[in-house]
Amino acid sequence: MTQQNKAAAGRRPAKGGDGSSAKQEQLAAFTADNTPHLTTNQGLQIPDNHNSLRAGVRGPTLLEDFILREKITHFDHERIPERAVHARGSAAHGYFEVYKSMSQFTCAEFLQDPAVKTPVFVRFSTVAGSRGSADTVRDVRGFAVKFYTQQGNYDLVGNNIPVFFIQDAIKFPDLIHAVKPEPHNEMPQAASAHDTFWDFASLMPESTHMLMWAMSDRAIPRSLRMMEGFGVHTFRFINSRGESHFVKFHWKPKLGIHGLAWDEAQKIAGKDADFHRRDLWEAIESGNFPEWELGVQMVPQDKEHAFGFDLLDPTKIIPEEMVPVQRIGRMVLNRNPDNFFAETEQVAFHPGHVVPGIDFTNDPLLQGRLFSYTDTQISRLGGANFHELPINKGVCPFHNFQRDGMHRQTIARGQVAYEPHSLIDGKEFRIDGGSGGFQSFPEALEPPKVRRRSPSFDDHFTQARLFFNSQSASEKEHIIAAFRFELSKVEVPAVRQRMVDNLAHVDEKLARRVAEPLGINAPDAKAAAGRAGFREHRFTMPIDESRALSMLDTGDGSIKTRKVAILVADGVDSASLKPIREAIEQAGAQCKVVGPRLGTIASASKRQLDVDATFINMPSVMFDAVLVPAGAQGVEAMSRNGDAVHFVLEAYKHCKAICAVGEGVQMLATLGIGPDAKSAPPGVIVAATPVTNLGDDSAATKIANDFIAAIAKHRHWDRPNVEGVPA
Ligand code: HDE
Repeated sequence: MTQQNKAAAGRRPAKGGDGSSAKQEQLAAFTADNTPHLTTNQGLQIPDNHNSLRAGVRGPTLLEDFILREKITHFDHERIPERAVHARGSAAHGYFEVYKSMSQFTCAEFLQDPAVKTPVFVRFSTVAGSRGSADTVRDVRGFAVKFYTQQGNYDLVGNNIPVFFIQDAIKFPDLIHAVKPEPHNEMPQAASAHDTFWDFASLMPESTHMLMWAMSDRAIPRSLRMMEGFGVHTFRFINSRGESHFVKFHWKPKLGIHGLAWDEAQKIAGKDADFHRRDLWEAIESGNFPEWELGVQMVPQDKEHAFGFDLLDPTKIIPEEMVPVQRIGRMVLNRNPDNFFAETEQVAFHPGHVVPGIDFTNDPLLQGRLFSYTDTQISRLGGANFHELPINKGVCPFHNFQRDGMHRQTIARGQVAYEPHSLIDGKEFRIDGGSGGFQSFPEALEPPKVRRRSPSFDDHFTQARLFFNSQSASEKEHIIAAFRFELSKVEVPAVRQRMVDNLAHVDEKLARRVAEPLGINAPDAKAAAGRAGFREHRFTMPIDESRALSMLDTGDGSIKTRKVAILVADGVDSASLKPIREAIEQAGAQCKVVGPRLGTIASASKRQLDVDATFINMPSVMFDAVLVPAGAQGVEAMSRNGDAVHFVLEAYKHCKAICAVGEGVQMLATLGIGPDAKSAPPGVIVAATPVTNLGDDSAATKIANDFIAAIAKHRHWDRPNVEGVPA
C-alpha cells in the first residue's frame, strides 16, 4: 500500500450504504460501561434528560441547573454564519487517480503515479441562495474539490460555468450585492430575476458572456452528477525544471451534461427543495458512484499572446477546438459525509491552497480571491485555526511556529516557537531561500503600478456570440426564453431596454426575440455602444462554433440512475409492465410504481401490486420518464384522476420519454399527446398491443429498447407544441 493509499484508507473505508457502522459508533459513545447513558460535555452522567431542576415539582427552574444551562447554551451557539456566497451546498468524499504521469508539465506529486489514489472531498453549491434555499434555482453551481495530497491540500475551487461575470475582484462585492435578495425587503430568495441584478449586469457589458451561460440550461442542472466543472481562471503547471505551462482545468462528467426544463426546475423548488442534494446522496448510497474525468488545456509559456483574447481575462474560454482538452485522470465520489455540519458546512476551500507544481497567474479576479478566502474562513469558522478541523486537516505531516488562537487543538510541545533557533538540540536551524517546496514562477512584471485594465480585456461580445452560435436550435430557444422570463421580472423598463441593447452586440436576432414580449423598444445596438464600460475592441476568433459548448448528445449514453415512474391504478394489466420494467432496470434505470394511494392496488388479474409513491407525493417532475400500462379498467381510472392526467401531461410538456402500451396508448390519444396516423411525437414510444414477454417476443424487446433509447436521449426538446399542453 502506498503512503497515499494508507492515508485514504485511514480516512474511513467506503461503507456499504446501510449506515450501520455510523449507528454503532453513535451508540458506543453512550455506552462506555455498556449501559446507555448521556453525559454533559465534561463527561458527567446525566440522570434525567426530560426535567430541569425546579424548586418543587410546580416551582420555578433554578439557575443552578448547570446541565440545563450547558445544553441550552450549546444550542444557542449551534449556528455559524453561513457563507456569504455558495451558502447552500452538498458534498461527498471520494478519490482521484491520474491516468499517466504528468511530470513533463508539473511536479505536483498527486499527478505522477497512476497507482496512487488521492482522497478528495467535493462540495457543490448554488451561489445566491441562503443555506435553506431550493436546489433547482437558476444559478451558477460551485464545484469545489479538495485533494488531500502528500504535499499538502490542493483546492480546485471552480464553478460549472467556465467564465465569470466580472474581470476584476474589486467588483465582486457589487456583483453579489446586486444578485442577492434586494436589501430593503430581502426578496427574492435565490433568484437572479429581479431589478438589482439586471441593473448591474446591463451596466457591466463584461458580464455578457457569462450571462449567456447563466441563461442556458447549464444553470438548471438535472443533477449535480451531470454537470461539468471548470477552474475558470488560467493557472500554471510548473515542472521540475521550473518551466511553466498555462493551464485551464475541466471536469467532464461521465453521465454527460443535462438540464431541467425551466418550468420543471421551478416546480421542483417547491415539491422537493432538496432535489439535487437527495439525488447525490441516493446515488452514492446505492453504489452508483458519480464520476468525472479531469481535463486540462495546456498552453506553453511562450504562446501566452497567441490567441487574440487574453488568457488572464476570466470572461474568456479557450475553445476546445483551439487547444484540445486532454483527459488526465478521473475522480469518483463514493462516500457520503457522516455529518453535514462537521464536513459540508465546515469545509474551508481556498484557491490559494496549492501544491508545488501548480501556480497562479495574474488574472485580477484570481488575485483577489487569494486574499478573500482566508479572511472569510476566519470570520465563518471563528478563528485562524480552521485548518485543524478534521475535514480541513491535511493528510501529510505539517509543522510551523504558528501558535494559539481561538479553538486551538494542537498541543505544541517544547520551548521553541520561532525560527531561526538553536535551542531544540543545540544545532542552528534556519529556513532561508532553499530550493525545495513550493516555488512561485519567477515571472517578470511590467511596471508601472496602475489602477487600470488592460485593453486586451476589452472585447465583451465575441465569445458570447461564439457560445450562442454553438448551441442547438432548442438550446437557443431555451436561452431566449430564459432572458425573457428574467427580464420580465424587472420592473424598470429602462433596465430591460439596456439589457437587450447590449444583447444586440451578441446577436441581432437573439436581442429582437428577447425584446418582443417585454413591452420595450426594439434593441438599439448604437445606444449600448455609447455607455460606460462598453468597449469597441474586437478580436477575431478562428472558429464560429464550438461543439463542446453545447450540452447536446453528451455522456456515455447509458440510462443508469434515471428515474422512471410506472403509473398504476386498480385494474391495470400488470403483465404488460413486467418485461419493459425488467429491461429498463437491467439497463440501470430506477423504477417506482406510482399510484393513487400507498399500499397496494389490484391488477386486472387480481394480483396485488405494491405502490411506492402517489401521483401527489412524487409528481412527474421527480422522474425522467413515464411508463403507462395497459388494462382498460386501470387506464380508465387513471384518466378520471386529475393528478394522474396531470402527471402524464406534465411529463410530456417537459419533453420526457413516455412509453405507453395497450389502453395506455388510448389515454395519450385522449389527452392529445398520442401518435397520429403516421408517427408518434419524439420520445413517445407506443405499443398498441400489450407485450408480455421480453425473451422470445421480439415486439417486447423492440419496445423496451426504443424506450431505453428515448430515456438515454435525456429530453426530447424538439417535441412540437409543448407550450399548448395545459400542465
Ligand atoms: Fe468565490 N468565494 N469568490 N468564486 N467561491 C467563496 O469563500 C470570492 C469566484 C467559489 O463550497 C467564499 O468559503 C471573491 C470565482 C466556490 O465552500 C468567499 C471572488 C469562482 C465557492 C468567496 C470570487 C468562485 C466560493 C464564500 C472574486 C469560480 C464555494 C465562502 C474575486 C472559479 C466553496 C467561502 C465551498 C466561495 C470570495 C469569485 C468559486 C467569500 C472575492 C471566479 C465554488 O471567500
